[in-house]
Amino acid sequence: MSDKLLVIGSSGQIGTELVLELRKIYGEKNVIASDIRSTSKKTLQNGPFELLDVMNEKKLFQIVKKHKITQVYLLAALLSARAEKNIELGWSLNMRSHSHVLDLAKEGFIKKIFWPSSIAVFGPNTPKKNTPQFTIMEPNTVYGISKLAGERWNEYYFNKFNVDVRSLRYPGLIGWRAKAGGGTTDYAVNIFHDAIQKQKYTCYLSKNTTLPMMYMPDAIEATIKLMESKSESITIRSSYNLSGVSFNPEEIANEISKHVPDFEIIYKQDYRQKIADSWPQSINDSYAKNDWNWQSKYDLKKMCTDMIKNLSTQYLNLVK
Ligand code: AKB
Repeated sequence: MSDKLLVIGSSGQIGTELVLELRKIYGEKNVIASDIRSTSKKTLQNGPFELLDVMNEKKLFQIVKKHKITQVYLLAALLSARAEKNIELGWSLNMRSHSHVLDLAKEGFIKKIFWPSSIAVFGPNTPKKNTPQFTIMEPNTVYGISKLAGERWNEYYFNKFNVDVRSLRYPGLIGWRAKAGGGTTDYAVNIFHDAIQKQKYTCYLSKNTTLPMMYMPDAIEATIKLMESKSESITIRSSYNLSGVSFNPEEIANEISKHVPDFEIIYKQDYRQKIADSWPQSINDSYAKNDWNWQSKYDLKKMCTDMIKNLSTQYLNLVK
């Protein structure tokens, strides 16, 4: 029997791109997209879609049974900045959705889970540079606390119930197909939109705030590579460190200026600065490299060139 995949949170930043790639591999009808909002995105209209609020355990179970789902990619979450503004929803959505899906696997209804963690699991006492896989982890945001708790549940469910759950600690993700929503690293996506449309961007982080980031094609490749690896090669069941490229707002603005010569950036910090200051600047992902041959492909220059090319075409097509 071929695998049937359910992507929960398919209209979000990662989901939009992941569904496209998974459908290329598994076939359109074998990848069920699902989200709390009905989709207007063309990319998601090429295959099955289910309306799903992941807090509704009964509906989730019905969908899993109806489509004979074997793998779940659980992408629905409240990210760092939004969760700080809605603490209770951040905690309950991030935790309950995760335990619903882990329990489906424990009870034998699904075989494999992908659950994203984040660099937000680290905190102000974590070494900032080349942050190791195993280190001090004292997150001080609701999102970070929920992700760290989730990582512990992953390992627990694997050890105790043999649940095949796999996870990556995503850095800030940058892509052109979907907007970012509710994260602290969103500036690195918004800056491209504003550079192309207005040649000006007001940044809510200071110019020297260096953070770990990754271009979306790298993130999608890492996710699929991890999910397709043999179970024996996965030595970390909590969540893998994953590294792409590190930069600060000034560095990305300089790179964008090479494509948009009149581009101007101004800085006006807000509450997200404190969140960013608690996170690492760069990540050591040697376990991912050794266990399943991970290697990122995009540096800052290559990413900016590709982002601007694709985003400019997208805006041109919108006005046509
Ligand atoms: C956020 O900024 O909250 C996310 C993340 C780093 O997990 N992009």
